[in-house]
Amino acid sequence: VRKDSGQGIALEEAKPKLQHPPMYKVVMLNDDYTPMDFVVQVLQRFFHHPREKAVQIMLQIHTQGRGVAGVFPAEIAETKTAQVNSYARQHQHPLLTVMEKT
Ligand code: TYC
Repeated sequence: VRKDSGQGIALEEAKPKLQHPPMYKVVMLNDDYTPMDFVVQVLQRFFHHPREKAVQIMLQIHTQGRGVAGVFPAEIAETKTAQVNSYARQHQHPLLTVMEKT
């Protein structure tokens, strides 16, 4: 049987290789100055968490030093990270978000 392996027609059977994109955590870091309510609003606005979940994540960051806002493919994680850091700077808050390979 001639089968398309995804890299051209192979003469032998090939196992289908489904590629999962590498995923990245968008990690939010604690600081002493960003207001709690601003962090909650960021988690709702940029990560679409319901308010209760956003409060839970914010408190995790506040007590543990860091927390995961979400997990996304590289390009989306980069966009979210840049958007959140830019938004925080526009509002003159030091809130910092970084991405980290899962
Ligand atoms: N620690 C901040 C405060 O006490 C609140 C805060 C939470 C800041 C989470 C940043 O990612 C953060 N106002």
